[in-house]
Amino acid sequence: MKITSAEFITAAVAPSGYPGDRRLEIAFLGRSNVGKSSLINSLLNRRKLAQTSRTPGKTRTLNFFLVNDGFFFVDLPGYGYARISRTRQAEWGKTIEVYLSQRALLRACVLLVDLRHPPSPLDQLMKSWLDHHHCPTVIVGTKADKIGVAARRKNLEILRKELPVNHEQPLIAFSARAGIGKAQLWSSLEERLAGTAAGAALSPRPSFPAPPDCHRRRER
Ligand SMILES: Nc1nc2c(ncn2[C@@H]2O[C@H](COP(=O)(O)OP(=O)(O)OP(=O)(O)O)[C@@H](O)[C@H]2O)c(=O)[nH]1
Ligand SMILES: [Mg+2]
Repeated sequence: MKITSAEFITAAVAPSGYPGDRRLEIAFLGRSNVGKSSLINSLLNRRKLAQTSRTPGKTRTLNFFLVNDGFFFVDLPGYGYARISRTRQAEWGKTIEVYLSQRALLRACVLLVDLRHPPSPLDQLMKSWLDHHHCPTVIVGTKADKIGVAARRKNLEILRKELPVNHEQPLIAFSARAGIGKAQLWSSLEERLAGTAAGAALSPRPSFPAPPDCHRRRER
């Protein structure tokens, strides 16, 4: 997709803070530090639009970015970051649950998993929740530049089996650093925005109940 404009619009923790217009949204979720903000910057050809950090837990609010004046990217706080208080984890968990369960404008969920490792129990839990509620999901294996081509292929198959990923769900190796997978991911997202993807939810998507309690448990 040709990016003509990309701007940060607002940060929110509750529905009262979400943008009030009716544009469709694509949400990016995954454990803390997996590369959500970096992926958003890469897709939008911007270096620092979404804030990134080596320290997990950088993104603490739902951050809405308006793309081409047509739709929103929503950068979600990462789950499974153990080094914060339980109260704070519960707050972030609630923020994500409420957004995912209530937002009818949500057209795709991009679930990011680190391609170097097998999926964690929290990744599997999040994936099963998205499936259970028929959220159109794209799976991205991040930091692909850190492993070789053969390992990428092998680890994608591990993700396919262990998350697991079904045949309607794109599974893409990605690197924000090297630009790997960018065109493939954009084309999946465009299909979902246009409603032409196999298994894409019909508009308006019904709201669905809260996801598992995955923010209150410790990651491995
Ligand atoms: N080598 C490599 N490093 C990456 C890539 N994507 C992200 N990183 C690094 O991983 C770290 C975390 O990236 P972020 O994009 O901030 O991760 P996040 O998922 O937004 O993290 P939270 O906001 O804490 O949930 C940073 O040090 C990035 O530079 C990638 O494709 N390749
Ligand atoms: Mg982030």
